[in-house]
Formats: sequence, C-alpha cells, structure tokens
Amino acid sequence: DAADIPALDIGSVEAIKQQLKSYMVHNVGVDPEFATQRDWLYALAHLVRGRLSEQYLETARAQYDADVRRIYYLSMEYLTGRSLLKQLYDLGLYDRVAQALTELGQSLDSVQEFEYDAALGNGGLGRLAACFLDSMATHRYPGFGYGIRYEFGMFTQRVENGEQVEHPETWLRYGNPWEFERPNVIYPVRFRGRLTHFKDESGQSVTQWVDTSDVIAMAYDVPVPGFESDAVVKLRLWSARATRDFDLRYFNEGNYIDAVKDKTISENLSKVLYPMDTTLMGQELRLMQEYFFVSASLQDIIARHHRKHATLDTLPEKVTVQLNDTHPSLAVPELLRLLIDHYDYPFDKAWQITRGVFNYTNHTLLPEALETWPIAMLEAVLPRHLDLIYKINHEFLQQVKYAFPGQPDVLSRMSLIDDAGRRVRMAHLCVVGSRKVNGVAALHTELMRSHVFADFNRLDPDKFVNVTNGVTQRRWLLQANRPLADLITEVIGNRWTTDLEALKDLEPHAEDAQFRHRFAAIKRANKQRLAAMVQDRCGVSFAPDLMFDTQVKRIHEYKRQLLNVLHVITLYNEMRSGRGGDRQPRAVVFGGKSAPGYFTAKLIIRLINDVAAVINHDRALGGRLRVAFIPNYNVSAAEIIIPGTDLSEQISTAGTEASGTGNMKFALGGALTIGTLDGANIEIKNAVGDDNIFIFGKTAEEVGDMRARGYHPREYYEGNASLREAIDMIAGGFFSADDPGRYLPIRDALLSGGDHFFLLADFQDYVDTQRRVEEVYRDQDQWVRKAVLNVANMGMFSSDRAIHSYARDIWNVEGLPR
Ligand code: DL6
Repeated sequence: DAADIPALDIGSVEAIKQQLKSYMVHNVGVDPEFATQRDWLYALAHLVRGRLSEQYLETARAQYDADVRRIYYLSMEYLTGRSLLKQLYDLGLYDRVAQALTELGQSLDSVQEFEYDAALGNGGLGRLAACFLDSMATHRYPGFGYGIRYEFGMFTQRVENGEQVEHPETWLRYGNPWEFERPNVIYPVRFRGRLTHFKDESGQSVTQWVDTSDVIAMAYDVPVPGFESDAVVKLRLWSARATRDFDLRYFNEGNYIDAVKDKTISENLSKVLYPMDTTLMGQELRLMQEYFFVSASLQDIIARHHRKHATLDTLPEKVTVQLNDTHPSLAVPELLRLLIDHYDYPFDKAWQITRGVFNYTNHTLLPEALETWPIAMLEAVLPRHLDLIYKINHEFLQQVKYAFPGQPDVLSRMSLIDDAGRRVRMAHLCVVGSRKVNGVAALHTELMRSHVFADFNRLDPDKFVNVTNGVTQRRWLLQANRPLADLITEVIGNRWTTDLEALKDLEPHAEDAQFRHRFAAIKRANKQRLAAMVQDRCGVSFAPDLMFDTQVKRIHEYKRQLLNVLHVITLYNEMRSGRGGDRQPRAVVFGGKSAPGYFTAKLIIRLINDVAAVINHDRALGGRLRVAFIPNYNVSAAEIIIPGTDLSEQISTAGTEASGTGNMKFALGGALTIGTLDGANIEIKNAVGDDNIFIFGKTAEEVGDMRARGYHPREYYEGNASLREAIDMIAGGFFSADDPGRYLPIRDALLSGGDHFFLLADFQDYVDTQRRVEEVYRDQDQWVRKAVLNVANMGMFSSDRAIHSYARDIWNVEGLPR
C-alpha cells in the first residue's frame, strides 16, 4: 500500500542536500565529490520525480475511489520544453533546492541549463497541449495525456550561410530523467493484412481482420504536476517495439538480417516527429504513427475502464476523449472496431457508444492543412478501418438525406469521402464522430461554423462551441519572468498564479509613477538578457535603448514574416536617406523554424539573414537599426525572448491564424502588440482596449471580399513608391550580391503569383501603424502605462480559463476537491 511508504524527506535544505547526495550515489552512480553539473541535474530530477510519483499515486487513488469521469487528451504533439524549474515551482521547492545546491557548491541556474528541451511538437498546437496538462493538474481535473515518445523531436535548426539547416534533435542522449519506463504496459497494434467475411451461427455477417503485421506499443509515463495542487496528471507516451514473434520467425529461418530489418521498420514508428505543421504530408509512416498511438491509447483506456466497470456500455459516462486536431482521428473507427470485433457489440450500439466519447478541437482553417488520406493507402494499411469508415459514412449520409432532402450537392460536400472518391476527409470523420467540436478563438469558431463546417453546423448547431486558447501563467510569467512576477505579487498578492483574472487589480497601478518605474526597470533587465542571447547566438549587438520588436513563431507565408521584412527594408531606406524624419531606433528579432521541404519559408529565412547582414554592417545607420534571426527557436529560447520584447508582431492575414498563443505570452510579459484583426488578437484588443494595442490591416471579411472580387497586388506595387523600392531591392539582388537572382521567386509570388496572403494590400497600413508605435514608444511613460494595462487585462488568456470552459462546456467534469 503506497500509504505505508514513508514520504521522501525534502522538507529542509539540509534534508535535500542529504537526499541529493544519496541519489547521486544510488541512482546516478557517481561520487558527489566528482559529480558534474549534469550529474547534479540527474540526481535532482530523480529526487523530484520520486516526490511526483508519491503525488501521482495519491491522485490516481482518489480518482479511482471517486470513480470520476476521466478526460483523455490525445495529441500527436507535446511541446513541453524543460521541466526542472516547472516542477520545483509547482512543488514549492525552488528556494530550498537553490539553497541546497549552493551549499553543495553548485548553482541551480547553471545546473538547469543542462536539461534538454522536450520538443515533441511543432508549434502552437503542441505547446497548447503542454499548457493544458499543466492547467488540468493545477485545478485537479482527472486528466490524462497520450502521445508518442519520439526518439527525435523537433529538429535542431542551425543557420549556415544564412540558410536553415536541419540537424537531428537528440533529447534522449543522456536519458530522460522524468519518465518511468513501463515494459509491462504493452499493447499490440495491427497493420495491413486482409478482411474475411462470413456468417456466424446466428446468421449474422462477421468481418475479420487477419494476417496482420503487428507492432508493440510500450508505455513511458511522465508525471506532470500541478501548481501547489498536490495533483499530478500522467502523460503516457508510446514507444514502438518489434514483436517477439517477428524476430523469432526470421530467427528460426536463420534470416538474421531480415529480422533486424523488420525490427527497425516497426520501431521507426516512434523514431521521429514530422516537422510539418500547417502543410499536409501524405507519407504512410505518418498515417501509421497516427494509428499506432490512438490504438494503444484506446486499448489502455478500455483496460483502465475495465478495472472498475464490467461493461463498456458506460464508456461515454465515464470517459471523454479530446482529439487534438485530426491527427488522432482514427480513434473514431478504432474504438468502433474494438467494440465490434473484440467486444461483440453490434454496429449500431458500438457507434452510439463511440459518438458519446469523442470531442474534436479544430486548429486550422487553411485548406492545405486539413488532413485527408488516400483511400488506397488506408486500404493497404488499415483495411478494417476503411471498411468501418464506409459504414459510418453510409449511416451518416442517410441522416443528411433526411435532413436535406433533394440536395445531392450537400451530400457530396458532407461526405467523409472526397468528390473524386479517392481520399477520406479526416476532419469530417472527427465532426461526425464527436459530441462537441470546438474552434480555438471567437473568430476562428465563427469561420468554422460559417465556412469549413457550414453544412455540419446547419445539421447540428449545438455541436459547435468556442474555447479561446490560453497559456499557463506559471511558465510564461512566474517562471520565465520572475522579477515581474515578484513585483506583481508584491502589489496585488499571488492569487493570479492560479486565477489570472486577479491581474485586474494591477490596473490602478498603471497610474503609479513609482510602480511604472519599477516595471520599466524589469523590462530593461529582461532586454539586456535577450541582448546577451542575441550577441551569443548571432554575434549581433543590441543596445537596450532600442525598441525590441519581435516576431517569433513558425515561418509560414500566412504569418507574414515577409511583411515584417518589407517594413524593415522601408525603415532602412528612410533612415539611410533621412527621408522619414527622425525615426525611433529599433532592434528587430526574428525566430522560427520552417518545414524542411517548404521552399518559400526557407527562402524567407535566408532573406531575413541576408537583410540582417546588410543592415547590421551599414555604418551609416549608426546602430539605429539592428536585425537578428535567432536560430533554433524553441520553448527555452521563448522564455528569454518574450520577456525581453517591447513590441509583439502578430501580423497574419485576417482569417488565417486560428488563434495564436504567442500573442498572449507577449502581452502577459508587458509587450504591446502590433497586429491584425485575426485569431485571438481580436479578443486581446477587446480585453486591453483599442488605445493599448496597434491594430492594422484588412478584416477577414474584407480579405474574403477581395478574394472573391479579384485582387490585383500589382496595383499596390505600382502605386506605392516605398513598397516598390523594397520589392525591387529584394528582387534586384541588393541583399544577395553573391547571387542577385536568389529572391526572384519572392517577387514573383507577390506580383505574379497573386500575393495569396495580401501582404501588399496591408503594407501601407502596417507601415503607418509602425509609425504610430514609434510615437508612443518615444513617450516612455505612456508606453509603460499601456504595457501595464496589457498585463492587467490578460486575465482571460490563461489556459486555466480555457480548461475550465472545456470542463464545463465539453467534458462535463469537475476538478477533484483537495
Ligand atoms: O490552437 C493552438 C494553435 C493556434 O493558436 C494556432 O493559431 C494554430 O496555427 C496552431 N496550429 C498548429 C497546427 N499544427 N500542427 N501540427 O500548430 O494551433
């Protein structure tokens, strides 16, 4: 009984020192006298993990006893970053551990630098999943995450000769000190094979899936603590293992090479994270990864349900599964299959249960990002699932026919199979198989209802709900910006750590000159920290008096880093010529990864670096403009970049960014936003007030109208001298003297390719708005007042609020009492 085991003694600095030395000897196997900083990291992580394990067992016991409805979060991605400091803050151990390490001749600051980022995600969607686990644990919701333990996470980006070069990311090189390996938690996952059909004794048709090739999914558990909540959410990540049968068969035939080859192929399933976020890629391996993790997760969910319940009839009552985008969409036919093929449910009953279990979060409206899989591939890899998808579709289309009689076009629009009959529309499968479907910001949900899922919304309007994204203030303020967190706590208390709405109490302090002075001093120190990072990683010096203007996020045409570059070049031209009058000096920071095969995004990275090189070396500017591209943007880099920023660039074409979450992190760190009316920017504007944000550009509606009427970017080019000058410089090789034609594709995309994301239409408004930014920045008192008001009004952008609304509007669950 876990209750009989004495808890780890970590109640005093002395006790922690003793424990650390003991872990160093017993777990790490190193003499404390000779231990390296990495050794101390591992000893400490193992000690903390022990405490988390105690808390997890208590959490699990309470949930089991209360027979709660469980929330399962299925996500292909978790962008956790480093965990050590998070766990120390959560457990209230930070100060004691820091002191213990100091007394042992070490420093927590340096030791924690040795932890690798867990980068099991691409961008927003994966980071959102990490924030959500934190909020679920903090508010004691019975949450449980499932994903894949990729051996290689998001690639390491280096910039070589100005270009992105991808290097493998080896976060497991020294082992992951946070995880528990579970060799006994294994499930078979089946692929390929064929279907046989026959009638059983009662005359019922039965389909069997036979001759499959199987892979074993093995669990690794990572405890995710809540903040001062004593609760822990488990993140269970699956790793692929070859089955022993496989090896044995070949081994018996004496074919060692093939045995090893097949083993490698099976184990490839959890080898690498696909580094694409908003482009679809159709590789079979990706499809297999998606199925691999949902199959193992559902088998595990059913096993856990069976520990307490004899029947699966009660599954919808006791289990709710959130599908994080369509990546886990095969969970729908998989649960159906398990119920029919393994538990003998008839189709109708199995389908009823299935539809009661799932919910789906949509994260994108971009057509190229909506997953579809070729029918031929599904037929080869998952024939039973394809068979069931056809059945679901048949059933569903009957319902559509009944609801919209005599409208065949509606039928073909809503079908799970595309018009050509070649691909399965995974988003449709998710919508049909789910109780609730949510968008991630108000505008996004509105567009989802009116465009992408308009027919589905007519059929079942109650199915669609909005849950605007949020971020955890524990990582993005408490941990990443401790000086600001301390100042806030000093003036309004610490309720904000678990109830971000409390920040509203800061509002009156915006009028307090002394408070503003302290707030500004913290920003300046954070800027110095960021400047040191830029110097270190890019060799570029940033003086802290410059306005730090940052755009960090995935590199994608719709996010419009190129619009930012056009502005930078315009500013450069004006500063050089003296044309634009006295300009506010600024330092422009870029960061972000491009999908490795995304030609234009990679070209934009190169352009940023080329532009930076020219501007940074132009002595005539006297250091008034600086540009840096920080390589390998990840969670740990964000923790330094975001607090050190004055101006946050959120400039996507209206109607393209589902929500954005960086926008929230920057405002919470006291940056002002320049942004379009897109995603959650709109809600941020409503929260902070029009005077405290810089909004520009066409609205989603205007963009839609222009698209419909016919948009002629060349007219903007012809009619705007600064714009023309900037584009001509890019295209004419001003920034690429070694290869003058390098950027012709960029000009072509803008002028002949139709400027798909309306950069030219928004250019002048953007430039004018940047001027307004400068005017306000010059008046530092006014700027800081606005920055304080931003922080004070970030209350609704906490992932705690988001999780509370999922719990209330989608999951119908409550947090467990303390
Ligand atoms: O919902 C989280 C996040 C949104 O804030 C972004 O607007 C959206 O682009 C992002 N989507 C992805 C797509 N991913 N994959 N893989 O990250 O989701």
